[in-house]
Formats: sequence, structure tokens, C-alpha cells
Amino acid sequence: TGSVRVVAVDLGATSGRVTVAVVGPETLELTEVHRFPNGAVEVEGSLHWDVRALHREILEGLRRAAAGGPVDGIGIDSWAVDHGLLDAGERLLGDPFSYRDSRTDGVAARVLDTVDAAELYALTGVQQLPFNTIYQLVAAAGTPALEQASTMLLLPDLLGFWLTGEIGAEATNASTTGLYDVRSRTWATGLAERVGLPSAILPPLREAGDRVGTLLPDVAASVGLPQDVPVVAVGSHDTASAVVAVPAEHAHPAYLSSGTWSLVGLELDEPVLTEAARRADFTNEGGVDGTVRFLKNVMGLWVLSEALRGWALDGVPGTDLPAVLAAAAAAEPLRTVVDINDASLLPPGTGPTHGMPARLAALARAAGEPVPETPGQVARCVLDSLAVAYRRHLHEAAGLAGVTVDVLHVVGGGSRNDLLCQLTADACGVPVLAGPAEASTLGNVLVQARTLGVDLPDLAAMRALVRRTHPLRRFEPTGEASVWRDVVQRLSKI
Ligand code: ADP
Ligand code: LRH
Repeated sequence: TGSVRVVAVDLGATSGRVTVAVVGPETLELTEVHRFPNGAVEVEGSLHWDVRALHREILEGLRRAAAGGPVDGIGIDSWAVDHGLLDAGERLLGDPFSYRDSRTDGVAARVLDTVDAAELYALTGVQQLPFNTIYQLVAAAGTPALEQASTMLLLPDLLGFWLTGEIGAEATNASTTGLYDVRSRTWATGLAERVGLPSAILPPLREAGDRVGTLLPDVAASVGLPQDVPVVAVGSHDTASAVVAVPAEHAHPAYLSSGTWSLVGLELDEPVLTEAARRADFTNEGGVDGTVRFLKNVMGLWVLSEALRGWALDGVPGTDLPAVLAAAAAAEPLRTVVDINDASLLPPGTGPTHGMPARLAALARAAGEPVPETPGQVARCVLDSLAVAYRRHLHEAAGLAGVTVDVLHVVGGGSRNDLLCQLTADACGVPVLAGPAEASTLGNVLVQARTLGVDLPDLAAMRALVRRTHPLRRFEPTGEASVWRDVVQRLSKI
């Protein structure tokens, strides 16, 4: 096959986009046909995703893609861990919860009373995040939804099911659940049963690159596509697709996938399941083609976007993203540094006590750091603190995996943030290569294209194509490395 015309659905926690791509051995052209806001909806004190609205937006995107020409394939990726439960008749049981919902508070600690933390890590290799699917499901124990559930579908698999009628779990996303055996690459059914979960709800696994199925007759008719259009399983975890498109030239690249979350780490051939990796709380997620994403979840640009949301609600002037970033660039460097991964920053919130600026102020006060007062100072505190976290975790990753890092690739929407890219280069002491911003979409369409017969045999070929078609921006480290070393020390004393 010369080239194909495929559609990527890439769902982020704050926005979703549907993109048409023409992909050939020398071609990689994207045209965004639909973009829509996304966000968790609070209903009676719980945070949910409106997945039926997402389905409707996907159909709208497919309709626009179909209007522009033939479609050879469709792939869906989204954020990890969240899922829907289906009953025996394959009907969705309730609205899926958002990973920021508080019902998982304290659940991990309870599970770790049953299963030894070291044993859990040796089996699943994932970071202890309160919202890992295992903890979400344990939190649902005894609820009608879980009692009636016959299948658990991760969100991209649920949305794919509504397009094709096919049930399954794509492996890169399954690897984030905490219910997946990282070495055998199968469900950890024994673990599920031990923590009281019905392992029969875990659907058959599929690999990125497998064909999921073809469009259901109703779906095909409603979007104006033929029924034989295949839905292809891509790296359905958005971060897995983003890592496919990291334009690295060498094996074991270091990357920062920068969006709502910051995922900082390395691509490896094998998981690192040592006691040191567990103590550093690193995750070993599954990548495309059997690779391992050895990385750390850092709270990310969520902290900034949630602050922006609050300022907009309060009508604070001059607080759109460009204005706030300009003010941050002019603000005093490293004035306030906080632990950006503090659990208090996870939930949404606005207003004088629950807003991001208030929570950052509380962290600053507790650490004896000056409280950020202006929007520029708040944003600078967030960006400086993110850069400090990247420095720490990049060095940890390299040490734990025994890999030398000489360049850091930054992909995702955050690669457009020049100030953050420069701070990252300065903090990490290595050049930053920024771009592409739409890495998840690129990884999604590259994997589809290979399945559909385009000559892109492996990740190296896909990355070479991204390099040939997407200009990168380079940020050299500036300033004294000792400044950042001192800040890491200042932070570790807190
Ligand atoms: P996700 O897929 O998690 O929704 P994205 O990869 O789309 O996230 O990244 C979104 C983030 O990228 C925003 O929160 C914002 O901070 C940043 N961003 C996007 N565009 C720009 C821009 N032009 N300048 C600076 N930052 C940007
Ligand atoms: C980024 C992401 C990340 C997960 C989080 C839930 O969008 O998928 O890799 O840990 O969302």
C-alpha cells in the first residue's frame, strides 16, 4: 500500500480532537476536522465523564472525515485507567467515574493491607496512584453497578465497542490498570480475585495494531461511511501513542509527554521491577511493540489549567494562557517551589479556599516558601516546580534503568510552552527537543497505517518519518546547574 487516509480520535481530559491523516512511507499530513471541550461533570458530589456525549462527538468527527474523502481506518486513544461497566446484555451501567473523583481516597491503603506492596509491584510494576483501576473497582465493591457487571471496558475500548460491537482490552491501556501482569502481559486474574474483584469482567486482551472490527450498520449509515471500514487498535493509552511519535533517533529515548499530566521517563525493552524502582514509585507501562514505558506521573499542566479556570470564573483580568505565561516569564525565577505531586492538587476546585492558587499557597506556607500572590507568580511557581520535578525524576529514571540521557524529547501540548521547555532544559541539564505537539494523534495514525499495509515496519521507521515531516525546536540548557541542584535539596528538606 502506498498511502492511506485514516482517522484518529484522541481524547484528552480537557479536549478531544478528531483528525484525518494521510500516511505513507514519506507522507504524514494531519488535518484536524473536529475539536471539542471535555471535562468531568459533577453530579451529586461525584465526578463523571459524559461518555455518550463523547460518542456523539466522535460520530460528528467521523461524519466530517467522511465528507472529505474515503476512510481506510479509525483509531481511538484516550487517558488511562477510567472505564465503564457493561451488564450481561452489554448495556453501560451508569456513567463512568473520573479518576479525580474522591471515592478512591484511602482505598489503596486498604488494598495494601491485603496484598504486600512489594508483591504488587513485582507483579504489575505500576506507580501507586490513588485512581489505578484496581482501586477504582475495589471502591465500587458492593455497588449495584459492580454486582451486575459482566464486562469492564476501558474508555477507548468502550467507545470502540459502540462503533463495532466488539469487546476487548487493548494492552497498553490495560497495563495502567494495576490488574495486569507486566511480565507475562496477561491479566493478573489471581490478584483480582484476591482483592475481591470478579476476574471474569476483564475482557480478552488485544495488542496495538490488531483489528478491532468493522463499523456497525447503524454507525456506518449515520456517519456516511461504508460498513467495511476497520477500527484498528492503536496504543489506546494516549501516552503510549505519544511515545510512538517521540522523534528520537536512538534506542531508549528519554521523553516528557506534556499535557494535562507530565509523563517523564524512558522507553525500555524490559520492565525495571527492582526494590529501588518501587521505592522511587516508577511505573512500567506497556508500550507499542512490546516496549516498556518506564516513567513517573507528574501532576502536569493540570495545575495551571485549573488555576486559569478559577481566574476566568472570578473574572480576574489578564489571565488567559498567553498573558499568564508572559507574566510568568517576567516573574522572579524559583521564588516559590512546591512539591507539585502533592495529593492536594489532584481534585478540581475553584474559589478562595479550594482554588489552585489557594492550594499552592497552603503548600508554600507549609514549606516556608513565599506565597505566590499574582497570577504571574502562581504560574511561575507551577512551572518552576514542574521543572524541578522533571529534573529529579529524569535523573532517577536514568539511574534506575542504567541509561545515559543526553537529550530530552518534549511532546504534547506542553511542548508549545517555550518558558517551560527552557526551564526543563535548564533544570535537567540536557538539551530539550520540543515537538510534535500532537504526538498522541501521530502515534495513533502511524500504528493504523502499518496495520493497513503502509511500509512502516517498526518504531524506528515511524519516528524517522515524524522527524522528516515535523520540525523540532531545540532549547539548550542555560545557567548554573548548581542552582537547580540546590532547589532540589531545598524541596527535599520540606
Ligand atoms: P491533553 O491531551 O492531556 O488534554 P494536551 O497535550 O492537549 O493535553 O496539552 C494541553 C496543554 O498544553 C494545555 O493545558 C496548555 O498548558 C498547553 N498548551 C497548549 N497550547 C499551548 C500554547 N500555544 N502555548 C503554551 N501552552 C500550550
Ligand atoms: C495522560 C494520562 C496519563 C495517565 C492519566 C490518567 O492523559 O493518560 O498517562 O496516568 O492520563
